[in-house]
Amino acid sequence: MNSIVYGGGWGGLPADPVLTPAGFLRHGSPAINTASTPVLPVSAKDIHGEVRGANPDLGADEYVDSDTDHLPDFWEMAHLAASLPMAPPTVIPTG
Ligand SMILES: [Ca+2]
Ligand SMILES: [Ca+2]
Repeated sequence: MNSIVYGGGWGGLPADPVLTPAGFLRHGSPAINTASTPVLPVSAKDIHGEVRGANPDLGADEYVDSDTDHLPDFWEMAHLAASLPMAPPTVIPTG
């Protein structure tokens, strides 16, 4: 199984892929970690530049959630990075 198509057409996984409106994998998607291995030649990285693991996901997106809060890393970087507290300024001793 190397694809996921709603309804199972073309030999794809016959399940709702559970995507975001933009077409990326969401927590709980049946596409996560279900690509057959060895898979067809795929990039070692996904559409976001994230490294695919030993059990790659179906499709162009690899679901990566380093802090396991159910929000993918690429989304957190795009939407939350600006609201994160800034690091304290570096103090350089002057003498
Ligand atoms: Ca990704
Ligand atoms: Ca996360």
